[in-house]
Parts: sequence; C-alpha cells; structure tokens
Amino acid sequence: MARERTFVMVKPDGVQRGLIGEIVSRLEDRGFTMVAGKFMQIDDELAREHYAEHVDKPFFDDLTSFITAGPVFAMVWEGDDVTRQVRQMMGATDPAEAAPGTIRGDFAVDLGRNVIHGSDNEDPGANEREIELFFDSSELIEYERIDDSWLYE
Ligand code: IDP
Ligand code: MG
Repeated sequence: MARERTFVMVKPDGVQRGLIGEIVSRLEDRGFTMVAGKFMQIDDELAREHYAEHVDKPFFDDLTSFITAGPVFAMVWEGDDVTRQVRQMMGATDPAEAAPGTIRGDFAVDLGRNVIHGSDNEDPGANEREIELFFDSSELIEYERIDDSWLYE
C-alpha cells in the first residue's frame, strides 16, 4: 500500500450541526494523519470549479448554493490507501443507502445534505487536483504521527 493524500471537507450542514470534531475524531482514531486544515467560506467560483464534473447535472445549482451557504472545514489527510478508506468511512453518497457506522449513515438522512466530501477514489488524480484547488503547497505540513510505527507493519 502506498502512502497518499486525500481531500476531505466537512460541508456547511456538518459545520452547522457541530460535526467537525466528530468527523476529525473518526479519521484521527482510525490512524490517519491530518496534514492541512482550514475553516473557510467557499465562493461561487470555487464551488463551480470543485464540482465541475457535475456542471451538466440538474442538481448543479442547488449543489453550488448549498456548498457556499455557510463555512466549511477543508482538510488534507494522509495514510496508506487513505482516499479509498475515507470513502468507505463516509458511506454511500445517498445517506439513505449509507451503512450504519459510516459517517453519512450515522449523521445524515438526505442526499443533498450529506455532511462530508471526500475525493473520489475511482477518479485517478481527483485527490491531488482537489488538494491543489483548496490549499497552497506551503499549507501542507510534513510530519509523522508518534504512533506511525505502531499503525503500520
Ligand atoms: P460524492 O459526494 O459521494 O462523491 P457525487 O456523485 O460526486 O457524490 O456528488 C457530489 C454531491 O452532489 C453529493 O455529495 C451530493 O451532495 C450531491 N448530489 C449527488 N447526486 C445528487 C442528486 O441526484 N440530487 C441532489 N444532489 C446530489
Ligand atoms: Mg464525488
């Protein structure tokens, strides 16, 4: 397994519902390393670029309105296979289909209010592209968790 980085974001509904700590906790407890974190407001331009793959979908305007409706907590997380593992921890896009125990399965009920974003592991390069879109390289902090040697064989 190769060490990699992924982009994760607590969406405006997650922030408003006080779930930043819970979501960060789950990723920390799992053993992943946060290498960047930023509390911020997304503007319309950034929203349209971040969700560019969905520009032709009927829900695009609702999606960009929602993601700009309040602050978000944007993060970069590092670990072996982290992009895929975070997607598993998030659960299915539609919370109604998300397994209990996943973030969406535990904290959300509606497709358009699913509390967390994570880079698509089936879209090669999506993680790097999203990290670059939200963070300057100087904001990514290189360090090792003290328990790294007990997390990986
Ligand atoms: P993902 O967030 O699990 O990667 P995507 O298919 O990339 O799912 O869709 C991005 C976001 O757009 C979803 O998280 C969800 O909030 C919203 N979305 C996706 N499909 C629909 C839909 O059919 N109706 C309304 N919103 C949708
Ligand atoms: Mg996606």
